[in-house]
Amino acid sequence: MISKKMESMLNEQMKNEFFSAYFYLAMAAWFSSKNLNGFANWYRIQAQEERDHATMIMDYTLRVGANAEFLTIEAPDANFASPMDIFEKTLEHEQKVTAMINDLMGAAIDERDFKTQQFLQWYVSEQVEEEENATGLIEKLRIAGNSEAGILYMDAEAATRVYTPAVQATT
Ligand code: OFO
Repeated sequence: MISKKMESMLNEQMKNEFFSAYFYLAMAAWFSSKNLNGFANWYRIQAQEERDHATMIMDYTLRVGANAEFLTIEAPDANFASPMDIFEKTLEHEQKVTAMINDLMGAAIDERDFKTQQFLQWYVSEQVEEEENATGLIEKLRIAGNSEAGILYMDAEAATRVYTPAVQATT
């Protein structure tokens, strides 16, 4: 079992991960509408990964005898100005998610809930990668001078991303 507080925090995070999927799908749609189909692919895969992050939390709550609750997912702000705007919003969003994961881990430590700490460790590592990826997109486009040629080059590179399901040992 886990505490009611931890159950509720995990359910909140499951919703936040689904929100991330929703947000990235909105970005994928924006790229598709601009014919930047490589980035559309990249963000669609990003959304799939976020859905995995959410369902891994659902699976964990069920394994430890807690309830999986399906909370309301708010609509993302889908007004994007440019690829750079999207990359910056991606980094900003991932930094917020890192803070959420840190809050969860902090609560698990306070409660001496060792199995939840072990479960959350995967998310702690994942956030390093998520922030690194978003920073990489921003830096690369900056190096290219935020130019159209740079965007097209990066779009071709983003087209090569393939979906790999997240694998995690829970409990
Ligand atoms: Fe983007 O890592 Fe989950 O939310």
